[in-house]
Amino acid sequence: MNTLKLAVQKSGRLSDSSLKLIKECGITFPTRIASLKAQAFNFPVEFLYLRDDDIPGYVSDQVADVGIVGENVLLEKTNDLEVVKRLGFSKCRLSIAVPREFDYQNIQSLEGLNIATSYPNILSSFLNTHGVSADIHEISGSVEIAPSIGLAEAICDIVSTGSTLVSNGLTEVEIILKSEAVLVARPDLTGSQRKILDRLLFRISAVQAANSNKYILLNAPNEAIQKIIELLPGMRSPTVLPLAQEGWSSLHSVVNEDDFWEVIENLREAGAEGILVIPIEKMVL
Ligand code: PRT
Ligand code: ZN
Repeated sequence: MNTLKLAVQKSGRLSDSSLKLIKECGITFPTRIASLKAQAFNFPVEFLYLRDDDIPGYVSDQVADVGIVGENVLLEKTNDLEVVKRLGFSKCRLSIAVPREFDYQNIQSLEGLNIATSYPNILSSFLNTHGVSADIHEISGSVEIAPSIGLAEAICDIVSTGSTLVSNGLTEVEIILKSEAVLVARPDLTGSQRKILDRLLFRISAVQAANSNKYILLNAPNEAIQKIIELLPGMRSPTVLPLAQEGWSSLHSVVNEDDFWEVIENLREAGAEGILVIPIEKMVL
């Protein structure tokens, strides 16, 4: 069939960012998520709105072809899917935490403890790797309260800011994995599904590149141009245009968000003036 079925979280921490990314890829779809499915208006994708825990299984079972899910859920549920793109949102970590008063020395301190978690598979392989045996108590939610109600002596759960741990009197002692949203695919997609996926990946790459770069324009005296060109990595090399004022030029380039402030400081030192920084809508490399 010439449609790619894309599973996204129906409502939760992944949904808004997933749908925002799809929109930035120029794909339009019905805005009200009233049903389980929706067909995009202008791209051969059908959305399936699901609970995040069900996404890896539905993709494996061919109910969906690709899906957007947190790596934490992916690793807990299955390992037969291909991560085709890291998406950079819904970042968090899966950690082990113990009550503040617990005298934690190292991972061996977990030996023989009762640990509550919604991630029994990841936790058990982590403990095995470190030669620790502990009792894993699987619970589906509110894991952080388990120690205070006497259900467990430690927990293994998702941490983002850490404030939930603090408010439950817990301390993070081991980080098992760092997670972000990923686009996953079945390895056995048909040729036409692969083609649609490649088109989608091309658009996602353009959106990601645009979001992590800024367009920069500046003026500089001609004698400073060479120095400034060396400071501007750019996509190929900067555009240099003469200004109406003799002896001056305008330079245009692209700067990565990560080294943005450092580059600006260096440019000013090298003689750049009137620096303008503009967001990029899409960037095709
Ligand atoms: O209903 P459905 O099953 O679809 O959703 P859900 O309730 O199971 O998941 P949801 O929407 O809460 O999270 C979806 C995904 O977002 C997770 O699988 C993670 O990949 C990612 N994510 C990012 C998080 C968090 N940040 C997060 N902070 N998932 C959960 N939390 C919870 C965590 O469980 C803990 O209770 O937030 C609390 C900790 O937050 P801090 O900021 O206090 O540390
Ligand atoms: Zn869930």
